[in-house]
Amino acid sequence: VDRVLRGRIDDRFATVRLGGLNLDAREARGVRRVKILGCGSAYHTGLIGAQLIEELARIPADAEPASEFRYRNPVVDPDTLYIAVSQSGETYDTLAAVQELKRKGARVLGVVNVVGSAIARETDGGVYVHAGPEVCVVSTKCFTNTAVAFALLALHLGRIRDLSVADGKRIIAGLRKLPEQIAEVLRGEEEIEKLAAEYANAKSMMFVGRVRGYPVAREASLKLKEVSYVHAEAYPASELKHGPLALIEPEVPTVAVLPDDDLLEKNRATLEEIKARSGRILAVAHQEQEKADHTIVVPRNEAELDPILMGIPLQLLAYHTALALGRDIDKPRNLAKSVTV
Ligand code: F1P
Repeated sequence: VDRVLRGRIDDRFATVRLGGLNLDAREARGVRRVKILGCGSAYHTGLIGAQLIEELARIPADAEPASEFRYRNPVVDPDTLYIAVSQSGETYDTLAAVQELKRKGARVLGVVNVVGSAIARETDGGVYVHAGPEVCVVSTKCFTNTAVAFALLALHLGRIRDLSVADGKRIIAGLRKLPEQIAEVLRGEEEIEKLAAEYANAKSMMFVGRVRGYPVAREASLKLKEVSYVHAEAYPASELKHGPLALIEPEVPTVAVLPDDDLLEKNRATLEEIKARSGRILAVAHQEQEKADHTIVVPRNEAELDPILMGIPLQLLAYHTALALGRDIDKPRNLAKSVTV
């Protein structure tokens, strides 16, 4: 469990391949929009995937919880490529969304971990992320691997559309650096353990991030809820001033995910707004944040890959918070391995 929760991507990372995609060049060129569906952590990787596809393939893309999509009689568009994401491949809401799409004649790919699972069988093709079994209930290493799979898929779509050949080399070099950088993040575990002990008694935790930081903030907040049962909320950082700032007080610390140097001024303003309300701040960034009470410093890679690296210390934060609070992290309450109803 210890190993699994560390979200480690070891040499299996190299086995994420696009061989089963079943999408030829002509079809790929015809894609006008990408819509990604999944639940929980799978939805969050979908948010990362949508950003990567917009950035690297310049195709408009978005993600939506499958559990919502399936109930709203969605308009199905033949030029949209639908992608269902699932660790277990058995999540009923995601499967139902796939079936609804297929009924309406859509082409649906899967990004799935468990080989031969229901969603893998139901989709027209896709990518196995080969993260190995998620021994515990929560998705951790699968989250990381799925984000890597989306980086490769985005590059592939971009390359077919002749957009990102130069970007491709840069991103592939970045992906190759990831295992060593992840090992570096994991070497900081002791520090994260101390931070977890310090923040474990929070009344509630806020998680904020902008653009690439936002899916990470959402996922970190979900991980904390799932294993430690600490109440947590996640917002896009710029949404704070549209209401949620009212919640900030010393007992409600904020975890700020700050990948982007080009948003430095904006990020600084967010931290100031929180400080003005006496909120404590734990930042995850590439350099020490002077306005934060603590910073977890994460190594630099290609900016597009930041969500992959920045998720990992926050998985560890959830893990150590759960331990500090005496939770049974092997069997989090009310959490099924796959939600099949
Ligand atoms: C989706 C999911 C997980 C969550 C829990 C319940 O699972 O929401 O993200 O951690 O296990 O199910 P999956 O479709 O990715 O298997």
